[in-house]
Amino acid sequence: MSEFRSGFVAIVGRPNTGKSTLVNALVGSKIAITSPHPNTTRHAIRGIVHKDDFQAILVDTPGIHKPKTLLGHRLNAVVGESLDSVDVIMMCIPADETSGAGDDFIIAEIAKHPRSKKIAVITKTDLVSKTHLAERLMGIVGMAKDFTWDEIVPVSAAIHDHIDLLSSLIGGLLKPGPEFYPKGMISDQPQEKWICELIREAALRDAREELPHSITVTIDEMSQREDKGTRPFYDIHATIHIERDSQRGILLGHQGERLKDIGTRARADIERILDARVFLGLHIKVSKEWQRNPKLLERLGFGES
Ligand SMILES: Nc1nc2c(ncn2[C@@H]2O[C@H](COP(=O)(O)OP(=O)(O)OP(=O)(O)O)[C@@H](O)[C@H]2O)c(=O)[nH]1
Ligand SMILES: [Mg+2]
Repeated sequence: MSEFRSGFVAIVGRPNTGKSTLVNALVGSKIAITSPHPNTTRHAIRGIVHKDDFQAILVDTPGIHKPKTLLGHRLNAVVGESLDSVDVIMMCIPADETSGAGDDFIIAEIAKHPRSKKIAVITKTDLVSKTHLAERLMGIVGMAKDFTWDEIVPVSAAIHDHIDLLSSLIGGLLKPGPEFYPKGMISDQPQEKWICELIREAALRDAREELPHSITVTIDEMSQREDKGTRPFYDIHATIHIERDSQRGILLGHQGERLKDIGTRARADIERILDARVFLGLHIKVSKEWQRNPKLLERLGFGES
């Protein structure tokens, strides 16, 4: 039998290109939230793929774009740090869009890491015809400057097409190494962070315009009730931070209906992952311009690392 292989794989790309959806598909379980809004992912999240002959630690990163706020700068920095120490860089390029300055910028960034293997993943192939895909493929071959792609793989996470192929190609690019994480551990995300993310995902659903970018979530209190039931019972109080007073009404909805929906949806997700009953209290707080305020960014978990 060949030697066990392992290593770190960074997933990069423009916002909204399907990185987190792909990570979830490769891990085989939801470990990162996804949404149709750009810049859903804000922290580097590790998802672990366990196979008989290899372990791949996938690092899902925030979409790279031209930063407009301090938060934007911090997100790009997260990606830069993630690229420094990985064995494989996987760039997601959507089949249904064209590539321009955004992709060129990312390609120039990854070219600065000559030691890492590079995979171009063409995502969302279910959205285009075979002919279109073939043309896109040729274009992507030519996009690599100062390096050649080690692999180019078209996938659709939505219909699970070529996901297993991609997984084995990743395994093939890793070097002999140990199991870094125990079997069964699929993410390094602390439980509280994951709960905040599930609340944010629920709040992002159906959100429009500027709201998605303005939302961040913190847990104020989480405790387990000392009741004798068969399933544990948690009380969780969380705050949804927004940037402006005018956003409060949007989040609340008519007679608070929208916030209630967010709570119901998030609670169901949290109960599933904790395998427990949950009381979820959601509060709204205006943290003025938190994305531009270094002190608030720090407090909300986006400090300089
Ligand atoms: N049709 C189709 N849609 C997809 C596929 N993969 C992802 N999507 C959709 O694309 C949108 C963005 O997906 P995400 O996985 O959140 O994208 P991301 O690259 O992680 O985005 P950021 O974290 O914002 O950078 C979501 O609405 C997904 O449902 C796919 O294979 N096919
Ligand atoms: Mg993402």
